[in-house]
Amino acid sequence: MNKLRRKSLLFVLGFLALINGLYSSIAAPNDYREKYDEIFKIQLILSVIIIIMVLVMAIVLLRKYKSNEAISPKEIKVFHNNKLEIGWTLVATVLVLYLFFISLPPTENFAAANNKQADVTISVIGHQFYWEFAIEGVVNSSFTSLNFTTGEIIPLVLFQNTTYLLKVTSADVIHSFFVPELGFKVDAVPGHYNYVYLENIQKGEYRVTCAEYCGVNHYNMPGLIKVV
Ligand SMILES: [Cu+2]
Repeated sequence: MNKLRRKSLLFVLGFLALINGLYSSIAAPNDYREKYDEIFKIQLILSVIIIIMVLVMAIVLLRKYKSNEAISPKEIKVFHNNKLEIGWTLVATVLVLYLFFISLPPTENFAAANNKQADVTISVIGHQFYWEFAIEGVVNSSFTSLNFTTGEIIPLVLFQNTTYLLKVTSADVIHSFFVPELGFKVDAVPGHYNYVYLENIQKGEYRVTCAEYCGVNHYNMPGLIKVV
């Protein structure tokens, strides 16, 4: 049993070190992604701790069940335990409230994007099956994310030290403007605008994809954000 305990402990420590290494090696290119990663990391660690607790309890019980150790009548007669009931209700409530409160500031920040003043406003329009971008207030600035003759992806080029407000909508069905590496996903709904405020993105190329099933070519609705 002692050997098993030591092995389990090593396994847990190794796993946590692995998660930590994995995350510290990938730098988040912007604020949304950084906060999203932080919350994900906390949830992952909590989940791993809970999974290991449940597994250890199951193993201990199984071993006890399989062994020929006599079970005392006292152990059989436990049907209710107030301390346990209150304990796990409290712990679970505190954990859920904690996750709720750490998620609140980034969510509020994201939800209040339409109130923000940006240097440039860009309208993003979803189509079956490409994206259309246009700079507000600039005539003939509209272009599509896909060159229909060559199949080439045309990037939306942004400057690192400029702030942007994306006004996302759709021309046909519901799409979702998803940029995984930048940690945001916004529904593109016909007749309605959703907003994303962007600032301080590290230079690089970030793939855009559609995250709402919108028809046969949903899987291939490419786009690219290029920050220079
Ligand atoms: Cu789509």
